[in-house]
Amino acid sequence: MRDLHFGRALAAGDFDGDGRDDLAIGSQRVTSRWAGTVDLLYGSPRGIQMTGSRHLTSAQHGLSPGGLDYFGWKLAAGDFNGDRRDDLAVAAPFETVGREGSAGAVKIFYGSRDGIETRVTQEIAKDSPGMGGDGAVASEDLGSAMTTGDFNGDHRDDLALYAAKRGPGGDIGEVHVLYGSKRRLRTRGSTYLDAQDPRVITDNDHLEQVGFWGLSLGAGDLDANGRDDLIVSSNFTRFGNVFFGSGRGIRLSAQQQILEDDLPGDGAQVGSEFGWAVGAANLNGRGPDELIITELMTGREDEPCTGDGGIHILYPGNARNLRGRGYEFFTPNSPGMAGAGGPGCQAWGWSLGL
Ligand SMILES: [Ca+2]
Ligand SMILES: [Ca+2]
Ligand SMILES: [Ca+2]
Ligand SMILES: [Ca+2]
Repeated sequence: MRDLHFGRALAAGDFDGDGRDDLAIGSQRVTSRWAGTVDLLYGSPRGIQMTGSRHLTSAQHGLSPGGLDYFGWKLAAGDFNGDRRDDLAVAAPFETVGREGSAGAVKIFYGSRDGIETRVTQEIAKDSPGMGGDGAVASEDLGSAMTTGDFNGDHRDDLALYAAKRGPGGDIGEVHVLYGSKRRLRTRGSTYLDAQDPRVITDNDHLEQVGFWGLSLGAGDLDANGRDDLIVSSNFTRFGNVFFGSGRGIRLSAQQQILEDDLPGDGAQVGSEFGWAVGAANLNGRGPDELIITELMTGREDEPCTGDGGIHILYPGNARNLRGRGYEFFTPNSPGMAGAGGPGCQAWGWSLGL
């Protein structure tokens, strides 16, 4: 199987609700026009097992027949209908929608007592009712980034989806937030975040730098109000946004922007790829989650590529001060780090598992 990019994407969730996490593995077959597959392996008392595994293919379980859809390019797990079984979002960002090539679509598979259900599924595209933006548009690659979180605190997970939003100068970026409900994810009532909306990026100096905004997505409760907050960035922007969750979900009015230049970090930087990966985790086991932002390279202006990547960790005080309880910056060469002193330019921080 030399043509198979096995394990390109991963998601863990308890799809059959037996209290043990199960694993979804997304792969692409290079020689079959990147038609994808998703393998489902279920947890057992002895760990992950092959017995009862499922193999979802683009042809059988995708959105339309034929290849070049990148089915399974990204995966996200969450309990969208609140039945205590995790559900699986499978992105096919190169899917043709109507006549729009690579408009992208996401297929939702729901968990059941027997694991992921394939008979009743849900398809989400930009022409679904209630989705913001301009409908399905070619080359927008909906779903090329996804994250899940409970942004409105109703104990059902919600799904944030990136689409490229084509502009005159290239891909600008937009994010759709779909909320869970008793039955399924709802496209009606979704929140639309558009990088070109002046309320989204209020710092005028950064308006020119909104390329691929939303290609990095993360979620966590950064103000400890019981609702997840949405972290949006990209490696082209040198800034990120945090949108705080509320009883009404994600609102444009409750947000903070994080500028790379405002963080102590490592000072002057060259091509730092700030925001390559973002996420949140409760690292100290108390209070709000910590905000984690990686950059791939950190180097001095006169010596590009002296660095190896770095991780910014912000300890939020409250919604107004994301660094209220502290700030740390690590590189692979930070004192005490195992493996310090390795070669430069190693793109440390390429991905985060949270
Ligand atoms: Ca399970
Ligand atoms: Ca569920
Ligand atoms: Ca929710
Ligand atoms: Ca929150």
